[in-house]
Amino acid sequence: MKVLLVRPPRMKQAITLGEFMYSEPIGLEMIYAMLEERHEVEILDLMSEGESLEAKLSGFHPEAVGITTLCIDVPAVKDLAERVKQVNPEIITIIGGTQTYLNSEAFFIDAVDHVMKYTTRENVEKLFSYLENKESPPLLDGVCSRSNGFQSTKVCGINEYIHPNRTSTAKYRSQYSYFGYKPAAIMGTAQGCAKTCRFCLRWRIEGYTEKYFPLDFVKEEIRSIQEDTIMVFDNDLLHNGERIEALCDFLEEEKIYKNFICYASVNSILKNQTAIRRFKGLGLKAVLVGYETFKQEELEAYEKKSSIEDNLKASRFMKEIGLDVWASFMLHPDWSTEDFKGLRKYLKALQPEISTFSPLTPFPNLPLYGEYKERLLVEKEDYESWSFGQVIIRPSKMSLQRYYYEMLKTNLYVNLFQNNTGYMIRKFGFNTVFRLGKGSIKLLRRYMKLMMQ
Ligand code: B12
Ligand code: SF4
Repeated sequence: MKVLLVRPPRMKQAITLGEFMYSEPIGLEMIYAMLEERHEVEILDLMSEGESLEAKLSGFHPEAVGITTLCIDVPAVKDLAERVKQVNPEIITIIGGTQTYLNSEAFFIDAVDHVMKYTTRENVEKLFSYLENKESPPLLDGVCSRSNGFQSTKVCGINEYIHPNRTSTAKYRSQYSYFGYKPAAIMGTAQGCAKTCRFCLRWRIEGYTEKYFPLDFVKEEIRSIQEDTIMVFDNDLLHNGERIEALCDFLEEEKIYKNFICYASVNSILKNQTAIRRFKGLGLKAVLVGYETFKQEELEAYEKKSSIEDNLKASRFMKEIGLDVWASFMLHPDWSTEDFKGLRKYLKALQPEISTFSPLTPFPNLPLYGEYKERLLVEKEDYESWSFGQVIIRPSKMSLQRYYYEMLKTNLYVNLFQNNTGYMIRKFGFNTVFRLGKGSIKLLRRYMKLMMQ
């Protein structure tokens, strides 16, 4: 069969970090790897500038089109499926990705034939064996097919991580970036997270313990990556000291020199200082750390497994070893002007190289959603607003406009007075800062628009 795999375009109006992080569609690269032996497969990455969907359909003539959905792109994905059917109603449409896992029902529409509740090599190969024979599939594990009333057997499962085929995105790869690092690849070495923070979806998707991929599997993937920078998207790569040491042994033995970027929890940073110091010497460049807040009681309510003092200790350690911190904070809807001031003061003490601020976002699958239901400013189905950038819960201590003003002020304070721009220029050079600067201006305009509304 001829199969086209599509990633939807960037969200032009939503508040996203799309201007700063734009990584490879690794889920589609895995589907490519699952299908390539039996089928003729191509990837169309609409986040990259270039071809249009219609041009590709008329040039390639696929019999099936698979579309990936990440998060807030639900309307864009549905629109793509509808456009496929308008070109040719015979083309089979299949949707998979994080959002089908969390909210399959959103895609149960006429233009969609199959929705993956979760994806494994087994269920994809089974589905395609029926499609290839032009048969409607019976009920399959994790596959919701329109011909079965969008029912499936076994709805709980975990997306299977296999080696992606990165040659499938060869023509786009020079564009993939992670903040200042370009080109950059992404990969995983484990799934799950034992920290189980209350506001977090990730352990709910992948499980509440770390499930490590075999080390040989991880090594094979690192060896195969051409890019100088690898962003490892494990929920907490620095969780296990022994495993970090084993990774370091491997990098040393095989003389692999790459830049590594990863997510890490404060808890793990404090626990595994010796191993992290070694990893820093072998390429670890930056860690994305969720400090979340400057208030101890909020950390407790979020069920974070670290304290305000731990955050400071971890930041001192990372300064000492010269490891960059890209910190994220959650802005609570009950904050007053004084609280925003408190955050700015705390930032001065933590001194992360980059900071991002997200208003508390109670995704519909979280217990927080029920708690804040009465104060929600947007509908559940208004997907593009759930971007971690927009205020979702009505602030209680000030007007919405004032709240956006405080957010902007904090952003400007960080960028202008905490020397983030200076750090970026030193680290990545003018061209990169110019690219990121253009992104910041676009984002600023979207914030201003929201504030005016
Ligand atoms: C890397 C990443 C990105 C990359 C995108 C990479 C990509 N895959 O295209 C970038 C930087 C662009 C990105 C952007 C955003 N992201 Co993001 N991202 C991630 C991250 C860290 C990993 C996702 C990933 O690639 N996983 C691995 C792959 C293999 O999994 P997968 O895509 O689900 O694919 C599997 C299956 O689903 C299946 N599959 C996928 N597609 C298809 C298609 C078909 C046809 C089939 C059959 C199967 C199939 O195949 C794979 C088999 O294992 C996750 C966190 C996490 N650890 O999950 C957050 C995450 C998905 N992002 C999140 C968010 C919020 C965003 C942004 C809104 C952030 C922002 N404000 O800008 C934007 C939204 C962009 C959008 N258009 O919607 C949230 C989503 C929350 C939610 N409710 O959905 C997550 C869960 C992180 C979090 N904070 O909790 N992100
Ligand atoms: S440490 Fe990070 S990934 Fe793990 S539960 Fe907390 S917020 Fe989620």
